[in-house]
Amino acid sequence: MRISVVFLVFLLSLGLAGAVEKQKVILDCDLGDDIDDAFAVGLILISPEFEVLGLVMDYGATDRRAKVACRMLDEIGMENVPVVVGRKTGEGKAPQLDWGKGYEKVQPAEEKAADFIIRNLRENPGEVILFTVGPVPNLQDVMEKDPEALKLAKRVVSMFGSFYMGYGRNPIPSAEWNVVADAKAAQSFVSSGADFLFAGLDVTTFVNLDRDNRDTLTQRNSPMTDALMGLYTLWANEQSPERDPILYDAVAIGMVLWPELFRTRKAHVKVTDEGYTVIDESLEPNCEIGMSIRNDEFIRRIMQRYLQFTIDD
Ligand SMILES: [Ca+2]
Repeated sequence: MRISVVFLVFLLSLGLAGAVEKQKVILDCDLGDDIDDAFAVGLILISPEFEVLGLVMDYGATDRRAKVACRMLDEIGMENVPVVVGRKTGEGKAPQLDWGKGYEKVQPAEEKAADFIIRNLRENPGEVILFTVGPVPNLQDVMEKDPEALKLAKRVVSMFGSFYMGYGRNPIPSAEWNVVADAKAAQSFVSSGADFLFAGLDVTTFVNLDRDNRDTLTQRNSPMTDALMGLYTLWANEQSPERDPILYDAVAIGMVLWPELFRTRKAHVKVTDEGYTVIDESLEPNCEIGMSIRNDEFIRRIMQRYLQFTIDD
C-alpha cells in the first residue's frame, strides 16, 4: 500500500514537471523592416508554451534592429530575454528603426549571433526549436563555423520560400524575400540537414490584419499592443495607398503553436541562384512545407494572445 502511494506521488510529480516544461526556442529575425517581424516577436514572447532563449537580429542594420527589440522587451517586462546582434550586412533606412533610436536602458548581449545559436543548440541537443523569419546570413555563419549544429535543433521552422503560390496569392511562385535577399546564405541553410518546416507564401500570404483588428489592438492600449501599434504606425506611414499588413512571420510561430490549423506535405526543396524554392519530386524529402492555413481561426487566436497578455505583478 505504502509503495503504491509513493509511486502515485512520483507519477503526480512527473505530471507536474511535464506541465511546467516549456519548449525552448530561439527566434532569428529582421525586426524593423516589414511589420510582420514585430507581430512574430510579440507572439513568441507572450506565448506561455515557450521559453525564449534569445532574439537574434539578422540581415541589414542588425545593431539598430537590436535597439527596437530591447525597447520592446523592456516595455513588456521581459528585459531578461537576451537580444543578440547578428552579422551587419547594411545600413537600415526602415522607419520602424526610429522606434529604437536613442534607446539605451536595456543592452544587447556581447556574444556573436552564430556563437550564440551554436552554443544553445550544443547545450540543449534535440530540445530547441529555431525559428527564422528573415534572410539567413547568421545561419550561413553557423554553417561555416559548425556545419553539424543545425542538425541539433529539434526543428528549424522558417518563414521561407514560395512553393505553389507567390506574393499576392499569385498562382505563380515568387522569389520570396527571405530567400532572394541572400540566396547564397539560403542555399547553405537548406543544405544543413536540419529538420525543416517551412511557412512559405503558400500559407503566409493569406494572413492580413484588417482595420477592425488594428483598431481593436490600438484601443487595448497595453504595453504589448502599444509597442505593436507604435511600430505599425511608423511602417504604415510609408505605405501608399494604405493596405493591410500581412503577418507572414507570425505564421511560422503559429505552425508550432497550432499545427491543427495547417495542412502540410513533405518535399525536397532546392534553392536556385535566383532565389526560388523549387520542389524536386524525384528526391527524398528534406523538409516539410505548409500547404494551406485556416486563416480566420489563425487571426482570431493571435488577436486573443495580443489582447489578453498582461505583465506579471
Ligand atoms: Ca521578417
